[in-house]
Amino acid sequence: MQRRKFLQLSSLSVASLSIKQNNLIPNTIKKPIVISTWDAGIAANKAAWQVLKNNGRALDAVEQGVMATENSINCCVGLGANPDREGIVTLDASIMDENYNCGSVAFLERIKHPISVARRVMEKTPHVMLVGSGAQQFAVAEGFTLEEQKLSTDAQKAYENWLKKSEYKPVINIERSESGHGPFAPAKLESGEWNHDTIGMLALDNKGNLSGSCTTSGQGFKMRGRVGDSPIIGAGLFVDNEVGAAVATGQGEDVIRIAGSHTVVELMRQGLSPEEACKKTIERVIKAKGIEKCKQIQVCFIALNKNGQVGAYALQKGFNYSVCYADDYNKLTNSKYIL
Ligand code: SD4
Repeated sequence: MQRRKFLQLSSLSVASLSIKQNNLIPNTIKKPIVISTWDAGIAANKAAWQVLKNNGRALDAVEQGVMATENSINCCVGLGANPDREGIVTLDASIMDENYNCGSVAFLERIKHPISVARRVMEKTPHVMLVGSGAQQFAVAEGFTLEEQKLSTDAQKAYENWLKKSEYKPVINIERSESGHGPFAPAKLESGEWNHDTIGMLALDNKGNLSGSCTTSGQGFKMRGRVGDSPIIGAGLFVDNEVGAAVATGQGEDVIRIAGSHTVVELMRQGLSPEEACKKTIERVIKAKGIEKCKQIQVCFIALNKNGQVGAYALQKGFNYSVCYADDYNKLTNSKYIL
């Protein structure tokens, strides 16, 4: 009796030890490392890597990384991106550090770096989220420049094109390899519309601390005032420094419904790898929405755990993500998908 009990106990502790070794306490931790969504992530990772390789903080890396994307007027996020259906660009962003500190802005106009305003909300106010004119007022008071309200040439063209039908239909943001543009099609569709409008980034620094950021113009030609998942902590972004971090892209409403990024992190806490956790969370999106309706949308997650393991999963084909952990390693990978 005693012996059987001893054997049961010791096999239990061996099992839990091996879970720990697989998922929580590996022999080698890959750090620093940065991962970000889509092909714009390559340039963003480069900026983040400059911070990480010089022993910088993950929080600074994820801010500076996505600022590079916000900076490029010819890209899918920031002021150069697609406007809402009234022709006005409105931006959402969020950031989270290793101590559950977080900040976000939503429905923000005429500010070039919403990610930095989100960081100021986190660091300089007792709040997590500021929106609309209040967020803009705060940004200006913090010294951010109010930019001219003017669409980029590409966005103007895309908007005029959209106005012809004014259809309220989400575009499935897929890097359309089948469109003949090679393995990774440009982010812009032939109509001039951007194929996706968000960059999410996660980093683990040399000290072993995690942080994450997300910035977006939201869905192109959205209803005025619409806010997606990206500035919602727990939906578009979540970081738990004990476990890991996750960020989402795709149809924001369906990410919010299942508290997507938080779900990914909690699944990693239960011992799942980043990829398994992203996959299970996509399965939950399908469960919540039904498979038929899911065919009309795209949802994608990337995740990074405390050991520097990365993973991703998407609902549909066409999602890719960029991983960088050395001067000469910054690569785009096609995500696995369910449908
Ligand atoms: C949103 N999740 O506003 C964002 C859109 C997105 O690539 O990720 N586009 O719903």
